[in-house]
Amino acid sequence: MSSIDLQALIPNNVGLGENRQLQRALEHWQPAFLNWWDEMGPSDFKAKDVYLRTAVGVDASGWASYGYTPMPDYRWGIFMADQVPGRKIGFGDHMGQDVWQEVPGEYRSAFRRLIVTQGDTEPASVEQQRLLGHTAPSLYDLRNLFQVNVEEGRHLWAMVYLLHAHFGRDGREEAEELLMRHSGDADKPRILGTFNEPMDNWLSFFMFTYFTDRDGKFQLKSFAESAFDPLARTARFMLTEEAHHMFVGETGIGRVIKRTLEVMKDLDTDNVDTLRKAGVIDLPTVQKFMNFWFTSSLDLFGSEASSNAANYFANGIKGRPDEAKFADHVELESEMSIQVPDASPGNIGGMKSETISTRKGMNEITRTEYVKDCNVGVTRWNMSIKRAGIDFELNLPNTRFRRQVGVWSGTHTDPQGNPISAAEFEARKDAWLPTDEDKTFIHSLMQRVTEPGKMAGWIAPPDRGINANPLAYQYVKL
Ligand code: BYC
Repeated sequence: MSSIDLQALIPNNVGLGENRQLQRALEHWQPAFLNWWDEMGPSDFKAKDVYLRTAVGVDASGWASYGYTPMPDYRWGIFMADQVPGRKIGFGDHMGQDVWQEVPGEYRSAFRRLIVTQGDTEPASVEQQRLLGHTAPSLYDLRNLFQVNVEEGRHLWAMVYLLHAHFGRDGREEAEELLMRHSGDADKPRILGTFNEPMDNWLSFFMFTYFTDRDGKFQLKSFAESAFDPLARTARFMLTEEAHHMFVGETGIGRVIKRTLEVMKDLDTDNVDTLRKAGVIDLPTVQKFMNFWFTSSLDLFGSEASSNAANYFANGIKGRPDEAKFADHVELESEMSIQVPDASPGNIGGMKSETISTRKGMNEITRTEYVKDCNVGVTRWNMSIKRAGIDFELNLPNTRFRRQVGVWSGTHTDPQGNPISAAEFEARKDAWLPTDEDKTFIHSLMQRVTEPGKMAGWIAPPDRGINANPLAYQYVKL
């Protein structure tokens, strides 16, 4: 196992102390990061002790330690999963060759772009969630928000390390830029669409951690297959932390639904106005927020047919998640079919199948796996609705619905994916996506609850506390 230096200014298991130049460069970036955290990170909770998990190693049995830390003192470290001796490239044209410890010159710009894109999402999400602490429904949730935030900060460190260690001056400049772009900024926005969406309420936060962090899971799984071993090892360890973020999303949405079901039963109603007056989030509104964040996250996989994706696969840069489970790891001649809009004369608004090379379809293959994974939670939530004896089902919309990237962007469909006219979409969209009125209502619920163990009225308590602590634990000392 790699040795871990926890006492260093930057805790790490990458032997930073043995490379003075790299260490100095990262120690130079550190104050810029802290400055960014101060300005763009969670507002107004700087001096507060938060019960946080800190990564202290990469050993599955004990990689984290828990304790009170004010967030600016969090030990943001650089960790990689242990090297797999003799690891070979598992897909693409270099299949079977030794993995690379350095980036081959010809793939340098592709790797840099991808690492920058990944890195950009991490601080972006912290910026999006900056104000949520003020309206947390409980101390338990407040702590989870901050846990997610500091870990996204650590994921930024992970990408910045790769940029500094393997991309020279270009990498250092990109690392600076990662702190210059900001979520939603008119002049210098974040790179990917979803990360510029405003997030000013906790229902959106839970949807984001369920749907958007899950894109993170799938992109990191693709990187975990990479021929560039330091990227693969970095991604593997990041996945360990990512699991908690999706847990926050899944249980968060589950708790919202649970509370709504309780009130529906108590009042014996599914009337939206009555439920809203009773202070809970009606299920159709849950569906609308789901429609929004799921479709936005679908766009993060890129175009259905992508020559970028084909090149990444061919060159060993980015594999499919869980590449080992596929039969053919080269996909040199194979083809697949995708659905595309068909605007041929007489068929306005129709669709047709198109055959593309499997290599070009890598984004679509990953998106399809992602949708299956998203459905696991939806099935679980639907079971709880059914158990409560309520006749309502949540459904993920079709992958053609409300797309802004890929072959379906610029077209209109209903949530089932049936092509419709722009006018029909306009006329019906309020039934499918959050309206201003829905958002105003959700806002009205966002009142802060700070007494240990107490919850806001719109969300049920979680089943258990954190790290075997009781629910009424003082997770944040306000
Ligand atoms: N918004 O061939 P195309 C996470 C760009 S989340 C804006 O269709 P490609 C996290 C694309 O960049 C995981 N632009 O797609 C979650 C390209 O630009 P250029 C983040 C978009 O290249 C929660 C052009 O459109 N990680 O970790 O095959 C909290 C045509 O591209 C979008 C990654 O994304 C969009 N939605 O694949 C915290 C992994 N989609 O080249 C963290 C790294 C596409 O024309 N990124 N474009 O300038 C990638 O692997 C790829 O860039 C993508 C796109 C999968 C995103």
